[in-house]
Amino acid sequence: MKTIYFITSNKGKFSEAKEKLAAIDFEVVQKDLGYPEIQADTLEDVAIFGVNQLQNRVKHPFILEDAGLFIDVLNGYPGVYSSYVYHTIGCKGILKLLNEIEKAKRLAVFRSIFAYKEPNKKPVLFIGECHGSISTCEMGDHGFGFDPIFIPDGDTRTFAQMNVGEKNCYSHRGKSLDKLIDFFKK
Ligand code: ITT
Repeated sequence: MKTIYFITSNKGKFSEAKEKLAAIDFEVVQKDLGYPEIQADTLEDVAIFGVNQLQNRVKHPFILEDAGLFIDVLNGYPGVYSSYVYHTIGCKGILKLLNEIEKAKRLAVFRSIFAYKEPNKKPVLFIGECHGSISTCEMGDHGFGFDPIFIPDGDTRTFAQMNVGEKNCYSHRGKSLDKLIDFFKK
């Protein structure tokens, strides 16, 4: 069994990665090292900045992830500000912003960028997206962050009404991790 570090403060992300990578016999170890995140225009830039901050501190293969929720009628907000927005206005604040918006126009996409870094090698990025819509109220108590208000295309439940395995089948993170798994298999 191979061991890989996942540098994250987020237990939900960690559980989802652990579930996916167990399938290829990888053990994922969470390391909450508290690296700085820049305010950049893209998730890719945030992820690369994170790798640069950590590469001299972590002498073991590691992954880190930057993710965000992009809402169509809000021109992609909260996007790269998702973490800050979640911790300030939260799901309730997003529902308020969309109060007047009819169901068909509540489209959104979750994006995930994983960076994989081995000592003395360049980082490799893996991107995943999940299209869906914002519900009209919070539903479910699994998961984390905006899970109670996001319904992926192809289902009627929010992510928070799914278990980890079900969410991984649809989610942005499940898809970026699939690409990471393909990379490890090669
Ligand atoms: P890290 O330590 O890994 O950075 P974080 O929670 O700060 O953990 P991000 O910087 O990637 O993670 O912030 C993205 C925010 O977007 C996160 O705090 C959630 O509020 C939200 N988010 C990202 N992925 C999500 C998911 O799968 N379900 C619900 N909300 C999600």
